[in-house]
Amino acid sequence: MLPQATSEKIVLSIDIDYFFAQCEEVRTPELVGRPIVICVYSGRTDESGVVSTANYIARGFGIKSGIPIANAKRILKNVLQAVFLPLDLDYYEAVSDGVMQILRSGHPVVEKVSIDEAFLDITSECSRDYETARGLANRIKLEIKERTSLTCSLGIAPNKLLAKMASDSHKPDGLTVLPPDKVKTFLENMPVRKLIGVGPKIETKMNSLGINTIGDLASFDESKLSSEFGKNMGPRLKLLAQGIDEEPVKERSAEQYSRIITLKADADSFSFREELKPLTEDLSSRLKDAGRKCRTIGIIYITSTIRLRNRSRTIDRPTYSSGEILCHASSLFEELFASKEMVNLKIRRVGIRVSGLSSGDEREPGSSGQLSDYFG
Ligand code: DCP
Ligand code: CA
Ligand code: CA
Repeated sequence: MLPQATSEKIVLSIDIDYFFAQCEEVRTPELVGRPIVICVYSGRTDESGVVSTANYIARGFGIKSGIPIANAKRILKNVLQAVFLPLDLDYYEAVSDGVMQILRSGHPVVEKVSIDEAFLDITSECSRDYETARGLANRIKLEIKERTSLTCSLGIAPNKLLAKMASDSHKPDGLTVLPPDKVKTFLENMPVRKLIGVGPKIETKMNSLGINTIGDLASFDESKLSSEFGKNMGPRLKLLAQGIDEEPVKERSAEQYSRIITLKADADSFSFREELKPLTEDLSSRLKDAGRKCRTIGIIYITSTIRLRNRSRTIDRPTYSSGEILCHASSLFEELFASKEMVNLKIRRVGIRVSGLSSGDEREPGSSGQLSDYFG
């Protein structure tokens, strides 16, 4: 048997569906089934700003990212069920962090590319076999659904470019497997705009040159492309159109770790210290596994009026001790309940976030990792 070329790899792309809007559905399940529009208010007037994203029900009415909020309101003015919510980036980041953690804990090479998107190099995990890869992708989908309630769309292909295009091709809740022998057919008749890297300006120029599909671009004269798009960009676009992309999946370490839980009962005082313990233990073991320590400890809390807020403090000596993290988180919660902020409010969900992570390997030889148990 001939040895496999080492460049033959299998990449998985994962993109969470209608991310910000889906986060709102998870936080407030009563919203499911209604059109949801997430707004970035600019603050000038009540309606100035743009739409960040919308769920698929709202998209059915023509709502999409980037349109003015005023237009979205006009389109949905007779749809009584429609909801317009302001952006809550802290919350979406915490949700994103949870998903990335699920991916990182089970797979060796994970590259987070944006808040709702990652690549995994699954070559060795699936022994270069696309059916094994499909099974793996289904398990990832299921695990994310079970642990976060989110749906996402996945693509599996021989490189990042094709994996991303595959995951984009079936949304929401899609899974598209694109083995090497299916690549040509997949790309051939696709509008050139769908090629990653081709924006509206390039599209217009390509159309004027008679390039309408990715197939047209793949067979277009290279020197003509160079003179039209530059001697780097021209040939690169042609390679992409042929489905060629050698970019490796670059493992990137997390900048923070967080965990959020729903309390057994809404709380108007700091009565849930015990419930925080498993969180701090989990964060501590993630830090230890990565050989890192944190300098900043933060608490995240979602009130019964469903706004996410947070507080944090920076400590002098970086730590990975669960006891120390719990101690600081507890005192942040105590301060919170003693403040005016919590008058007439209850907390429904709470979380802990550690950040300011040291980059190097800080495992102490011979150390059990647990600095002390004094903090409980
Ligand atoms: N986003 C934004 N403004 C844009 C595009 C995106 O604020 N013009 C934000 C909101 C999205 C998130 O980034 O939820 C992720 O962007 P995606 O392009 O992945 O879009 P969605 O996840 O919303 O939808 P899809 O189901 O198409 O992936
Ligand atoms: Ca998405
Ligand atoms: Ca995305």
